Amino acid sequence: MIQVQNLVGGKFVTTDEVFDDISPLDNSIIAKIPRTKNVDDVVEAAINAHSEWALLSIEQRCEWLDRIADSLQENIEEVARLEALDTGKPHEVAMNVDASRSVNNFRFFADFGRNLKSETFSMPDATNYVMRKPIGVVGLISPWNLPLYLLSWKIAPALLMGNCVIAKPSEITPLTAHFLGKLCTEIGLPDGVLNIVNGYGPEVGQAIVEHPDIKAISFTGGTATGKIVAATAAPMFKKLSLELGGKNASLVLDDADLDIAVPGVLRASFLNSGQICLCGSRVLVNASIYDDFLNRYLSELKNFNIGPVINVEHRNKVMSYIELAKEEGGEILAGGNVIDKAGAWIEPTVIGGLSHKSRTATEEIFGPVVTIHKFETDEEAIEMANCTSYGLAGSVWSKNKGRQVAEQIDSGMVWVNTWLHRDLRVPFGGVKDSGVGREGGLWSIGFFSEAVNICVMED
Ligand code: TXE
Repeated sequence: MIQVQNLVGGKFVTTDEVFDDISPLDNSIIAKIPRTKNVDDVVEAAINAHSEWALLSIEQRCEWLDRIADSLQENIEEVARLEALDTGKPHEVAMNVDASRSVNNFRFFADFGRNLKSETFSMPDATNYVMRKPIGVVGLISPWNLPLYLLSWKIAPALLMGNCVIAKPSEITPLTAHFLGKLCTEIGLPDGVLNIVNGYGPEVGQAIVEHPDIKAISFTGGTATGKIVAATAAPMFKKLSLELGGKNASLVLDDADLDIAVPGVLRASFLNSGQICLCGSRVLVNASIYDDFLNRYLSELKNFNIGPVINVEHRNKVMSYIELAKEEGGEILAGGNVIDKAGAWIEPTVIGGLSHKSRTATEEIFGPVVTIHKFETDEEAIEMANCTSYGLAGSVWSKNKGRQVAEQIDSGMVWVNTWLHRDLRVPFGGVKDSGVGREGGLWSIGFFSEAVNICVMED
């Protein structure tokens, strides 16, 4: 049994009250988690550490990020093992998606920091120097689907820019954040620079968002929670980055190369059991190739290996959408059932025959459930892609028209003939109900710092 602890000012501590971390593979208890409700101590520890951390040069902080990356890399097997244990995902996904990207997040921002150019703007009689000052103490809140991947995506640029961090992993998947905390203390990261607190979102998460000395909040999670976070933080004028839900479309146009599109769309549909905010849960296919596409898609689905969903509660939510789809007139083309064993298993499910405006096709399900729809023209496909309240991501599969169609989709990111092909320099984030703000490369640098202009008059 793992005892998860909070990391506060370099010390591991717990709370009187703890709760269970349950395995989605078989419902066994795998860890005990502190139920933190108050963050005053941890904010004080972060404030105490801040002045020294902020005084380091950016090169020195880049060295720290590299040391964290080295340490994670040396322990990558353990990172993948813990992530697979906590989330139930197959080991190869935990290794190739979660663990390796967590290392890359630190490595990428170390390299990026070394190559940051200082900005100046010359006037005929003066020069403007742009300084990027640390914000101070920042709160980072992350979900359960890609636990360390998403948390390290925030921690690395926050530390790089000279902030001290209070990180809160999801209460459903705290193991890898705890492990990261251990590694950081082993390598001697100064006390209080990275703090980790555990507990329920409405308790410790809310306390972080409410605390007046935490000056910025970067949050990834559900849209409903994002609204609460925004309502709490906005009147305090905190900097706010919200990465929320999605209901992304994969558009398969009449000139798609099906040898690429079928496996690509399948991966976008079901990677991580469909529990990635970027997953393509609506598959839109041109009528002229629909039957061919569907036959190949359903046939390749039989060989696609997925794990359970995150827990039984979430499984029940996903199953309720499959029932709703039937009520809405949908036809189950594959799957549709709970897998009868301990844990939170659902068959990968494909549903046809629904209106693209149905609830099943427009609400975020966040599981291994995809609706498939037919369209006649590219204009119709674009209209269908844009008809939800979300606007996070999407993909277009086409030999000749991909970019042109991609530009008309109201989403923060669109891939053409690929999916989840990530360059960490590019802006990441959504429009509409999918969030506010962008992270990645210069956008993360901008979010985790205060840009200040010094205008010097020439003699
Ligand atoms: O998210 P929550 P959950 C979506 C998906 C999923 C739904 C709910 O639709 O079904 O969100 O998942 C913390 N103040 N996504 O319940 O509740 C919470 O402890 C501050 C999309 O996990 O939003 C956790 O650390 N924090 C998403 C984090 O917020 C609060 C990935 C996210 O939890 C809080 C996961 C509060 N009042 C789910 N309440 C994506 N876009 O990647 C909760 N939290």
